[in-house]
Amino acid sequence: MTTSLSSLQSWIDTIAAQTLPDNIHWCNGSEEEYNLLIEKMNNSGDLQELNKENYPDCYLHRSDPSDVARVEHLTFICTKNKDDAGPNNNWMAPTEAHQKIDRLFDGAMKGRTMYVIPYCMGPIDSPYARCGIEITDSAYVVVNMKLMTRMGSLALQRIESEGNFVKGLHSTGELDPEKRFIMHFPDELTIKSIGSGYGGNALLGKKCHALRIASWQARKEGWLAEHMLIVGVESPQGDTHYIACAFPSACGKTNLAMLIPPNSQPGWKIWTLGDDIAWLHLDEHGQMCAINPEAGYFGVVPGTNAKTNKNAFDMIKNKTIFTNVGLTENNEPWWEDKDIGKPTIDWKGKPFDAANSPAAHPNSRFTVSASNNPAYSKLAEAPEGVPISAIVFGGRRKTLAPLVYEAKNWEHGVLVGAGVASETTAAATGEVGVVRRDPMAMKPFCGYNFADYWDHWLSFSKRSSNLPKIFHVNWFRQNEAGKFLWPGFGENLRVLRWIIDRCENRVPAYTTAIGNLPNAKDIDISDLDISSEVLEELLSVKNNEWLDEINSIGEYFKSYGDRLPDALNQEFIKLKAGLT
Ligand code: OXD
Ligand code: MN
Repeated sequence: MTTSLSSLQSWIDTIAAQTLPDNIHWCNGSEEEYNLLIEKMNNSGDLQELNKENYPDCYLHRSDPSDVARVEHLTFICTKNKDDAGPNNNWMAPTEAHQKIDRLFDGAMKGRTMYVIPYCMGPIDSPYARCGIEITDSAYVVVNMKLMTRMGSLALQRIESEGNFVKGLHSTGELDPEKRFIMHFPDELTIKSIGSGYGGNALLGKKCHALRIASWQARKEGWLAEHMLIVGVESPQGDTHYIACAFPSACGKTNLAMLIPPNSQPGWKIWTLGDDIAWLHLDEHGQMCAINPEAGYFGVVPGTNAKTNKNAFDMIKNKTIFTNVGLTENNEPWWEDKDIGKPTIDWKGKPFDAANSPAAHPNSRFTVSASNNPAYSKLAEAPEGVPISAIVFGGRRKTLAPLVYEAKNWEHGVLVGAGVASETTAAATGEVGVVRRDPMAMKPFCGYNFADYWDHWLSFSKRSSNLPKIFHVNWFRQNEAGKFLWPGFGENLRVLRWIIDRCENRVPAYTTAIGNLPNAKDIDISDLDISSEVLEELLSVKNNEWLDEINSIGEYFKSYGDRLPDALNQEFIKLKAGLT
């Protein structure tokens, strides 16, 4: 297979001349191709087939132990002006960045196959979808891209008719952390990534394209590329509201997107549109609509069980690639809190010893096609997307943030999003459990200066009077003994119901300095082991604690200098005044 698009062909020729692969394989995205690559990796030991009976078509991949998460300190945004990347990003000048990384690509594919992966982010016939080509020397990347994107011939046809595409070049290189870089050149719609095979660093359609490059394109073209799940909540009466939620990595986006209503909420249904990324557009009536650019899930495995996320637990029992989980005696995958079976081998392939290491790496992952999800919404394939009623921000906070509150208006909502902070998780290398500012859950993913990004968010209220309402949730509030106050998981539906009631103007709320909160009686806690005191605690706002928080947000905003939008600063001043 080759291409009629000369700009594509000449890029492939140039990269082949530089990286010197033994072969070039154009991926057509077929099942046969997937099966052949799986077989090849199974023979080479890159994959290990799991118990055929209980986990048919499932494989384990063990990555290099130094290559298990996103590497934010090695991820760069390469714009001509440093200020365009902003204090939220690592920056390198494009010429220097190309030089530095190109040297590492010289001859990098010798003895290897170069795969050319045409892919489409979003339904193939959606005007909102965007295409790219990833060149990689990793068959593991190809099979993951097959599960995660619309990949192959149809994407290539679209690229050839549109004539443009995002260029992604990836090589696992030597897997040497000293020779690892993930670089983005937004002006050139180009990504170059070397030295890592880990999902977020290597599956370039995901974080690199669908968030960092897309956020840049979105600003130019008037839309938003966000780190959000999209979920449809269907009431017993049959009406469905679509909600987009931005939570930092490993804070439960997949669980919320696949929530199973508890028995106490009869008649409610949940439909998954996406679990990680949303592209949001205004339609001709000013209605915000969302598509999920992805077609599969790259989810955190530990903690997944029949109670926390039964849909996910069931969907990863066939045609799934597991990365860095442990194994049981009978060759089934095992992870912490699986609640069934026992590990004998850990994620590094060594005999399991609880004193040494968990069985599964805390950031071990499953890759699976969205079509495996029993709750996958048919509208996930709709070219025009789904209408969004509410945008919800959230983070992992032991204290401070109440269970839920509503922003007073769009501008205030942008401040609520810009003020998101969360305890860090194993999804990125670095210390776990420290609170860091993570505006709109986009800290690792916004491809440009956050100040310009907030300005872009603010601009939507000039274009529509019909925008979604904005909320903030916190499922992670703890008491002094470190016990979670809210049960979370399926019970979060109770909070989504209040959010929907607010969108429909069905319930009043009480106004506090930080926003509108539920009256305790409007959060249904029937059948829950929660006292009214605990609910009061979950819904409490302590002005003195919030004053500290707002001061910390103020300090953070200072790093954006004059570029901080005035409208955001005004909201900040109003909020601070309300607290004093
Ligand atoms: C992810 C992440 O993999 O956010 O989705 O790290
Ligand atoms: Mn994510």
